[in-house]
Amino acid sequence: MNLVQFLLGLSLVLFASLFTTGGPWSAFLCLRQTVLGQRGCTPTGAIGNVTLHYFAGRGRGEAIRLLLNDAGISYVETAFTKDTWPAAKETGLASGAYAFGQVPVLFTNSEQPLAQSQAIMRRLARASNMDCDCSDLSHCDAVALGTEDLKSQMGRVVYDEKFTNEARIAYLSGKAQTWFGYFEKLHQAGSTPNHHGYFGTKGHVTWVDFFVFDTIDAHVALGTQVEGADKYDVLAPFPKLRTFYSGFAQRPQIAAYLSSDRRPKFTLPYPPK
Ligand SMILES: N[C@@H](CCC(=O)N[C@@H](CS)C(=O)NCC(=O)O)C(=O)O
Repeated sequence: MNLVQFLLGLSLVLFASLFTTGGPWSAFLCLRQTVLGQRGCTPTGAIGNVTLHYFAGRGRGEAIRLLLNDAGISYVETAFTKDTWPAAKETGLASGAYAFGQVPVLFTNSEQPLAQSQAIMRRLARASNMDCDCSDLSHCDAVALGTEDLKSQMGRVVYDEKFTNEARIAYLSGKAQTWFGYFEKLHQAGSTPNHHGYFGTKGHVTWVDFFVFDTIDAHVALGTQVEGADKYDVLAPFPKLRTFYSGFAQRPQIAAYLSSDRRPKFTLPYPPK
């Protein structure tokens, strides 16, 4: 083996070992974060001409609206009702825009219409510096899917016309409290007083924080609808969640959105019995 072959072999080994240990990638991410201030795993360019196809209520559209507002991305909405939805669904399915015949679906100037709320949130986060860091991707997915699980349990209570006021209290003081306990533990330590987040990546707000905020907010709103309790305080045993919730609500764009008339009202499909 001559010197050239030796040096070539050595560089190949070094190159391969840097890649398998994540060396150059980590170094690149670190550089990008330090020099360009870009966080997240795979940031993409800005998006524009956003239309959110969803119903007129909060539901699965609300975390998306919160992120859009926070990121300063302007958007319009379809605000479907039970009367306008059937025709829209037919059109969306026929054109291929509604991959699963459901909404939310996000229309932008740059890509095919995008279905699935979690995919939409990740897409928006990549365009607005709110994606999770590479090391946290799986954790972020798990937390976001956890919020989906909790909201579906809440959905079963809210959308069951047979559920009584007592059943709602039982849910809020039972299963919801158990799950809030899980989220209380998932809140990342080391936050500063005006942190506003960190269910995804420590030290910076990510799309996951919007899902957690929206999930807490939906339960707080349900608490206000329980008869006989002016305000059922679902956050009482959870100091970290309460701090997160109130801090996040004070992010300037979020605060402006929460108090605006653009925000759909929280409504119960069936009045409490
Ligand atoms: N996994 C989907 C679920 C979407 C979904 O269930 N959408 C409901 C509204 S929240 C819908 O479009 N319902 C009307 C229909 O299925 O015709 C997501 O997270 O986006």
